Amino acid sequence: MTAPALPRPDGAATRLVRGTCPHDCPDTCGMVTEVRVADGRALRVTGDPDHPVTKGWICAKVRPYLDRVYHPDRLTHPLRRVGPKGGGRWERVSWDEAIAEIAERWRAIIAEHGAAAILPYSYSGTLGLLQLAVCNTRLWNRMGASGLERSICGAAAETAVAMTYGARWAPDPADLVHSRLILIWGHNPATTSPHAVPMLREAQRRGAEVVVIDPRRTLTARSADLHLRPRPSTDGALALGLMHVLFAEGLHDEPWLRAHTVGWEGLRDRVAAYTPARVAEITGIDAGQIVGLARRYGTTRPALLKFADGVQRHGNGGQTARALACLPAVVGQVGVRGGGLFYSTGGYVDWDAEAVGHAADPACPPTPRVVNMNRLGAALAGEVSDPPLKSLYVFNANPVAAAPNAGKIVEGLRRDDLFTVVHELFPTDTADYADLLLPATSQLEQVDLHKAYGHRQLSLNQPAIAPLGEAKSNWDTIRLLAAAMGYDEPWLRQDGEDVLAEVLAATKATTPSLRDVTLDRLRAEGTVPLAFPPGGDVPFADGVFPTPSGRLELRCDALAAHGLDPLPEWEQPAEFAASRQPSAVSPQEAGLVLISGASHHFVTTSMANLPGLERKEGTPFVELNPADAAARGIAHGDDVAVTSDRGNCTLRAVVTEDVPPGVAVAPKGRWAKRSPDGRNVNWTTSDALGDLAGQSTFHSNRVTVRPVTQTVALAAD
Ligand SMILES: Nc1nc2c(c(=O)[nH]1)N[C@H]1C(S)=C(S)[C@@H](COP(=O)(O)OP(=O)(O)OC[C@H]3O[C@@H](n4cnc5c(=O)[nH]c(N)nc54)[C@H](O)[C@@H]3O)O[C@H]1N2
Ligand SMILES: Nc1nc2c(c(=O)[nH]1)N[C@H]1C(S)=C(S)[C@@H](COP(=O)(O)OP(=O)(O)OC[C@H]3O[C@@H](n4cnc5c(=O)[nH]c(N)nc54)[C@H](O)[C@@H]3O)O[C@H]1N2
Ligand SMILES: [Mo]
Repeated sequence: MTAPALPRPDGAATRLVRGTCPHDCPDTCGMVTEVRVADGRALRVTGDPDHPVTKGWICAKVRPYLDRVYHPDRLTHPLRRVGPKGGGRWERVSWDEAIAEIAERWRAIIAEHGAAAILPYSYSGTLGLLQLAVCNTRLWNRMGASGLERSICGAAAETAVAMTYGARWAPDPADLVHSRLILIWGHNPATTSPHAVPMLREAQRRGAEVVVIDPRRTLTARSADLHLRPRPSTDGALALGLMHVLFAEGLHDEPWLRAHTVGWEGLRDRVAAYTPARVAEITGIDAGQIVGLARRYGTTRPALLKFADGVQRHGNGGQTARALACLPAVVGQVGVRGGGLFYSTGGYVDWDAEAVGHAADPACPPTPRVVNMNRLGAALAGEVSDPPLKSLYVFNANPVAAAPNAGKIVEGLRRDDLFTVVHELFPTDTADYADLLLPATSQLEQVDLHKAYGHRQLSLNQPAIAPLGEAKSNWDTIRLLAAAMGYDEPWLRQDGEDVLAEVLAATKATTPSLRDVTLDRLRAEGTVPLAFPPGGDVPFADGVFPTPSGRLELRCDALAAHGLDPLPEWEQPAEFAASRQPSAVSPQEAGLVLISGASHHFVTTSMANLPGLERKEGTPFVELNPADAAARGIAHGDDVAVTSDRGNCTLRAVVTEDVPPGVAVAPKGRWAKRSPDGRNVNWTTSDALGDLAGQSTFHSNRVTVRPVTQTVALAAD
């Protein structure tokens, strides 16, 4: 390893341990932890200089990682709630007591209602194979518990891209530098994928033009050559409008379309209606700019379209992602180095599902039903019945602060007849509603294996330090619960490394790109690149698409089964439908569209309790355009009430041209209990599902904004 141990003034001997950042970010960095040999304390976390994407540097969020690991609020032993739910008062219990109590409660629930009454809820606290994927499945499959539809993040785009191309593959990020035109669409890599930024800068130095399409002037947009600002949720129309111009002006690649796609003529006919004039009206972007961008995209080679998940968190997100996914095909840029579509590399490795979850074991009953995680509040309130939900086991997630329509979730978690267990590192907003709160290890204290969604490396995380206090990893806790429930299958008893070995071996059997990966090599090198055949490292360069037709499906008939038009189409999300827009109302009542994308210094709500990072983000804020602020009598720095049909929260107004008129921005990630009024932006967001794959619709959020003082005055009238 090339990372040198720091010379210590006290001459203390240290050792270096390679690990992997587990957080929800496309970059999945290699980390190196320096540990003092004498007492096993971690002294420093840095980026792995040998990791080809990390290149020795880690982001502002993870640089102070030891402040997280050794945070004074870390949970170090199990706790049982005393007093009312949400009160945050606890008594210490032993692990034995906690596990026995959980098993006893679950056995009683299963006897009375069946295991469907138990719901595991987890998402992205860590993205590891062991501590997430295996813990999401094995115990719950054996039990026959309710399944969770994990669609809070990118389900619509994942499905749309996979169905259009047959696989979620994307270029090596290093190939960005070969592009001549890069469209960054509804994606803010300067914040959400920082290691892509040096590649973008290098591409620009080599003459590429970078175009950012985002209503907000993001950090990424600031260094773009062109920034287009569509009205939120109109991107599908913009993409169809670009295709209109491409076909109308003969800039489409007809030979490529004929050879490699299904449905291009139908698409051409569909986009005929999306004239620049009409699209200008829908998106608010000047028709001349639409024509200009289409011409550049149709004539610049190679051209890359990079989008991420923000743009699809709308009621029409599935069709938006479909329209975006079709664009590179229209100009024949698929399979070209420096061109094509960059959405996610997540599809290169699909862990063998049976090795992960053992659902086919005869001991496992079928999963009785699946509950959409975006509907957690509604599910707890009775949308899910027969049997109703009687127990929730939350790990790797903080739904009270991160899931939509949080007020409803809190209402559900207050139910006296709901038995809630939370496994966490910290006393989060969700932890406050636990009956039993179990202490979790941090990534420095656990083993795991990580693929990435922004590059093509497979990386091991080796534990660097011993668990703090009595903290246990997710897998160690799941094993204890399985034993207490009397489940004695060997796959519920394996130690973590054996699980990784089993899943890796099973997956390698069907995944040629894992050819060079072994656990021994991962232990020695930390990270190993996926292998591609000569010339096969550019996705779809061979013109083969693993779809039902073997072609890129511009018309995707299988989408009909998902209730979607097989051709991309644009429709306004129901949240913004004309009938809901009051026509003659005061500016205070006129709605703004509230976007709540990633904050720069947190990963959703993870890190948001680190005082250093919290200080950098400042008071929870909402950005308003000067015109919208003036119309509402709001000055920069005022406290404002942000209200939707779901609920409200108080935020500090930041008046800025960074947001266009009609749009407000309040980043996700704040802990409700660390916010001025004990609520965050998710008290306003909608739990309506999008058009595809049960997608969350955080940004289809119509709100009113008014000064807090005025709200008080009105209430007093
Ligand atoms: N308003 C709004 N809200 C959003 C979004 C948005 O755009 N707008 N985006 C959504 C998106 S994209 C996502 S992915 C979700 C993410 O939502 P969540 O998956 O709930 O992610 P976090 O809020 O970061 O909470 C993860 C929790 O897991 C804990 N954790 C970390 N490691 C471990 C571990 O090893 N074991 C255990 N037991 N716990 C661990 C952390 O301490 C943290 O409290 O949020 C969504 N929320
Ligand atoms: N620092 C940091 N990094 C993160 C995260 C974080 O919380 N903080 N979260 C991680 C997670 S869970 C995820 S899923 C990824 C998300 O990664 P991204 O998708 O890059 O991040 P977001 O901020 O959710 O959304 C990107 C952009 O979409 C824009 N947007 C919203 N609605 C629309 C629209 O209708 N049209 C267009 N064109 N743009 C729109 C927003 O203004 C935002 O700038 O990032 C990951 N990385
Ligand atoms: Mo996400």
